[in-house]
Amino acid sequence: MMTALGAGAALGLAGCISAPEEGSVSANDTEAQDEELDAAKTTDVDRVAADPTDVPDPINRSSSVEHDVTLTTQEVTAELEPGVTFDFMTFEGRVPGPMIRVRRGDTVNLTLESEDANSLPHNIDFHAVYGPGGGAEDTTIGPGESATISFQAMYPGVHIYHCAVSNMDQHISAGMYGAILVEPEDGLPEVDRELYFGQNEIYTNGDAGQEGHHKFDFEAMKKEEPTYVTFNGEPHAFTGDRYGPIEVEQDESVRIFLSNGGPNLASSWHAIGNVWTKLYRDGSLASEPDKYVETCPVRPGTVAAAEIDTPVPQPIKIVDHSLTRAARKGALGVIQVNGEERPEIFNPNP
Ligand SMILES: [Cu+2]
Repeated sequence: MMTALGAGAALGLAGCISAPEEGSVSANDTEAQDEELDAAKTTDVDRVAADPTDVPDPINRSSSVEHDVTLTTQEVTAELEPGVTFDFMTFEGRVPGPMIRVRRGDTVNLTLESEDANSLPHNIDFHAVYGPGGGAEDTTIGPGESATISFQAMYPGVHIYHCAVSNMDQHISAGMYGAILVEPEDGLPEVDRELYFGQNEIYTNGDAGQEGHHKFDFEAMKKEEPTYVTFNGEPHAFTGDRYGPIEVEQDESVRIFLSNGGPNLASSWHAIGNVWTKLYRDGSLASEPDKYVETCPVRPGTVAAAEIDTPVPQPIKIVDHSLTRAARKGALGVIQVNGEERPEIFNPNP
């Protein structure tokens, strides 16, 4: 059995808090709020936003293996931001769910479990699977149940997985999606660092930043008018306002995966002050990447992979360039490049 998952659900906050970022925009606003909310609930977990550095190691082998992978569905109450609670639905208590990393031709024995404390049915649909519902039909389980399927990863690429019960749009919006990376036989080009984010929009009966318990709002979802658009399930999670930027070193090559759960909005994925040096559109790792792309559509149900270079120290702001989502709804995160100034490349005071 090979480990196809990353380090897992143990997410620490230590060391990643930083001072509020200058010029950052808060999701809070002072507009009149039209609905009274219930008081904020007691939380089950401190944080649902997955650590973007939790990516399984690259694969370095030339033969196929079997992987035993277990994912547990967990319904948890957590804060969207301080004082704002929400009932999330997750794989492994985190958003997005863990990345599963295999090589083309590998077999995955996938067990889906549902915690006793859950209240709803769940299942899992892998876009990397030939089979009914991508596995969903045979993994539909109630609280306290489990189901196992086996599949061969026949085609390379980075693909989404998500819950696909009849209220699938609600379940994905509440956090039930992730990514499975099927490396080509020859692997991926080596990079210094890999990061993994998920984007989803959250529809609630409150306004962004309104304190209290936000209930899921089906009417808002039908109108596709989300309260929040997030990376990793929490607005502005990777900024000085929350868990701090993701730190990288100058001249590192960084590969970033973005799984867009949606359920409805296409992301206009952009790195402010940078460019996608290589872009694997729609996660097509068998194709040659595009070069130097500024903004890339990442549609719901897609995982994109892109690489950036980091020649100068800077905060790189990763955004959905539908910018109201970045400025007011949460779709902004920071990758902080640490290093020496290079005035020949960028000089703020020539
Ligand atoms: Cu579900």
